[in-house]
Amino acid sequence: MLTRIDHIGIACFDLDRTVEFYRATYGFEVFHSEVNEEQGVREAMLKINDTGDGGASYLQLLEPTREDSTVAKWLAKNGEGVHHIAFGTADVDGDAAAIAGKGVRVLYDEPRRGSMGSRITFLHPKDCGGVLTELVTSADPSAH
Ligand code: MC0
Repeated sequence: MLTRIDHIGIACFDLDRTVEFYRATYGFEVFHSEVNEEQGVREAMLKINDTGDGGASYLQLLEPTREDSTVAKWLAKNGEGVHHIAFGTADVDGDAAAIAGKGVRVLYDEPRRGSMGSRITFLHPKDCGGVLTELVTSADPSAH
């Protein structure tokens, strides 16, 4: 069951500049940052609020680390902006299988590593009304 908006992914050319915009404009601070080489991104997670399932909602600011990454490709075509939304679940495997059964393409056979040790998969944007959609199970077992 999907129980929260885990994060909204925002693609940018310059992570440090974008982090500073969110800090100066809204007062949001970086909760966590990391490089995910598999995904080809450097990212900053800005925690917005805790959620009723024990988890939290974040803004995820994404800067590509290489030209062949999905985010670099998307930025070249669209410029900066909202890249994807992510729903949180206690069971990414079960929810991905259930959603696949409804005819939506799930992009990974097995969930991969996401931010903060989470397990993630993606749904094809062409099957989701043009919205790249991610499913996330947090590494924190209390977050559900
Ligand atoms: C591509 N398309 C999108 C889109 N990316 N539509 C909406 N939102 C997006 N973000 C559209 C394109 O405009 C194109 O439509 C069509 O999908 C095919 O895209 P493509 O660029 O030609 O290339 P593909 O097919 O090679 O790749 C698209 C695909 C890929 C969605 C399969 O981007 C992918 O695997 N994404 C999942 C991984 C990802 O995005 N990782 C970065 C975040 P037209 O109409 O022009 O044909 S990593 C992350 O978020 C992690 C760290 C985390 O949360 O913890």
